[in-house]
Amino acid sequence: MSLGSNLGDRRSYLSDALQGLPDVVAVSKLYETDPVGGPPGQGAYLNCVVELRTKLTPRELLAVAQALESAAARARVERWGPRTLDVDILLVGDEKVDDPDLTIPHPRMWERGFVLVPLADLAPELVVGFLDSDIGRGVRRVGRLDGPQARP
Ligand code: X6L
Ligand code: MG
Ligand code: MG
Repeated sequence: MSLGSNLGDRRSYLSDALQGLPDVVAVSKLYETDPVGGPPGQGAYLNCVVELRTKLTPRELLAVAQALESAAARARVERWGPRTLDVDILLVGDEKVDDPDLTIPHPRMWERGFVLVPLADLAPELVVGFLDSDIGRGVRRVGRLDGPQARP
């Protein structure tokens, strides 16, 4: 799962989401990232990637993600606009889902530095061939979220 926030107390929104995710086994480092897409002038994001070891189905994970976004009082103001919390499902094992409201693997994950750089912390083998020399531009490591499961 990918977590992002660029509105309000970004770090708290991510921490709260992390606490609310089930079966977390690893958390990437934390990155401050230039916004990609959306309206001009929106603020930088904090992003990280989280690994779960779970029996939940993709659809159950989507419900979890949406509940966490609701708990962060996420408002949908404009497409790709600033948000308190974004929780996206990147990969679920080797499952494929192609529904109107849910696509797994996440269709645009492979060209986004704010996804691939943190994903490389947890699963470097997955991003081999996608991490080109440009992908890390606008992605700055700023520490990590606290929590017992943080991978050293
Ligand atoms: C052409 C046109 C190329 C659109 C790319 C890419 C649009 C990504 C939207 C695109 C395009 C997005 C985050 C973000 C968003 C985030 C950072 C999106 C949707 N979410 N930027 N922008 N972190 N850094 O979590 O990802 S909005
Ligand atoms: Mg997103
Ligand atoms: Mg999303």
